[in-house]
Amino acid sequence: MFKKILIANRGEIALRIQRACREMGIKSVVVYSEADRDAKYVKLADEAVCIGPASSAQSYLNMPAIISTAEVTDAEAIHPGYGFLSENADFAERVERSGFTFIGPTPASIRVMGDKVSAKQAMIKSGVPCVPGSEGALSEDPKEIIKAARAVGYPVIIKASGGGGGRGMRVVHTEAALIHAVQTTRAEAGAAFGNPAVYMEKFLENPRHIEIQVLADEHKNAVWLGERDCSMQRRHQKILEEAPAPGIPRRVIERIGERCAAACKKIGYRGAGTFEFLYENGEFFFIEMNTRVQVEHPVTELVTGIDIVQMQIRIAAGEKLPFTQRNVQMRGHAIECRVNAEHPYKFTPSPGRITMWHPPGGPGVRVDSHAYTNYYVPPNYDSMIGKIIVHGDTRDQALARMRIALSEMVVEGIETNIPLHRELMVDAKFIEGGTSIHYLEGWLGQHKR
Ligand code: MV4
Repeated sequence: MFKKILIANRGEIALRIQRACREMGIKSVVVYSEADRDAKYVKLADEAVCIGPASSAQSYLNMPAIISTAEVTDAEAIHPGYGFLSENADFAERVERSGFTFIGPTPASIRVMGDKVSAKQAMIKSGVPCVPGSEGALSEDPKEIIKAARAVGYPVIIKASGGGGGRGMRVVHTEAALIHAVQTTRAEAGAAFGNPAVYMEKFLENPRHIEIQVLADEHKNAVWLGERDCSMQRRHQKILEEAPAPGIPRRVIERIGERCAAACKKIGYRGAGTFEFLYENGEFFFIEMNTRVQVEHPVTELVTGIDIVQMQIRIAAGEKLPFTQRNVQMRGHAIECRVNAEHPYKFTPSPGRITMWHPPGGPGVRVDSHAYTNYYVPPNYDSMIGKIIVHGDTRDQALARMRIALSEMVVEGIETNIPLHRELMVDAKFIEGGTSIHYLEGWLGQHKR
C-alpha cells in the first residue's frame, strides 16, 4: 500500500480523500491555491503545499506544479477527486510517466469515455443498451444526415462528441431545422472542445437520470454497487440524489447493473466509474460514462456500506476487490442534499464569510463539508460547500431524517440553498418519488418569489 498520497483537489472532496487516507494509515499531501490558504483540510493535512494563485488554471489545473509537488514531497500516488484534472487523460498519462500512480482508470479508458462517440461504441460492443441514434459520428453530407434523422425519428438531439455533462447539445424537431442545427453544433464543438465531431440520438422527452456505480480492479473483477437517481437538477447541476431509485423494479436494475459490470471486464476498466443512463418507460439507455469519483458517491456508500474512496486507493495499489457481487448487499435508503453558497431561488453565487455553521447530527446523518464557523467561501470556485447525506431503513425514514437534518442546520453570513431543500423535502411529487429531469425547473417556474 502507498505510504503517501497527494490530493490534487480542494473543498469537501479533498477532506473526504484525506479522511480515507488517514483511516488506511496513509500520509496525505494537499496542494492548495492562495484562496484556500485557510481551509480546514489544509491545516489538517500531514503536509500542504501552495501551488499558485486563486485562479484554477494556475493552481488546481496546473499539471507541472502538481507533479513537482508530488516529487518534492515523496508522494507515491495522486488522487484527482472530481472536476479539475480528474478526467484529463493527458494528466493521468503525465502522472504515470513521472513515476507516480494515478488513482483512477488508465489514460486509455479516460480517453475512450471522454470521447462520447467512442464511449457509445464501446458500450454497444459490450452489450450496454444505448439511446438509438447515428452509428458513430455524423457524416458531413446533408443527405446522409437527413437519412440518419429519418431512421431515428424526430425529435432528435445533436450532441458534440467532445462534450458531455450537458455541454454542446441541440434538440431538433423538424427536418427543416436539421442541417443548420448540425452545422451550428459542429462549429460550437470545434471552438469549445477542439473537436467538431457530432452524433445524433433520439431525443427522449421526459426521462429520469439514473446512474450505476461500478468498481473494477486490475485482476478482471468488477462489481456494480446499485444505482443513484440524480434526476433532481437545474441546468445540468444536480441538487439532490438518492439511492435506490424509487419505483424501478429490482429485476430491471439488476439486469442493467450486471451489464455494466460485464462491460467493465470487457473494456478492461479499472477503478471507480459511473454509467449514466436515461430511464424512460421502463427502459434504460446509456448516455455517458464518468471515470471519476462523483459528488454523490456517499449515497451509495450509505446503502452498501462500502467506502468507495478507499476502494479507489486499494485498486490503484493493485489490490483485488475484497468482495464479490454476492457480498454487495443494498440496505435501506439514502438521500443527499448538496449545500451551495447561492441564493436559494435566484441561484446567484453567495461567497463570503460564514459567521455561523451548525451542521446537523443524529442517527443516519452524515455531513461531508470543509466549512466551519468563520470559514470564508472564496468566489473563485464551485458554489458547493458541503453535502448532507442521510440513511434510513426506508425512503420515508430517510426523508424524515433529512427534514430534521435540514431543520437543524444553521448557516449564517452567506446565503445557501437550504431553504430550497426544505421545500423539496415536503413536496408531494418528490415524496411520491420518480420525478423526471425536468421536474425541478418546472417546479421553480411555479414557485417564483
Ligand atoms: C439526452 C436527453 C434526451 N435525449 N439525450 C444532458 C446531459 C448529458 N449528460 C446528456 N443530457 C441529455 N441527453 C437524449 N437522447 C436529455 C438530456 C438532458 C439531461 C440528462 C440528464 C440529466 C439532466 C438533463 C437535463 C436536460 C437534458
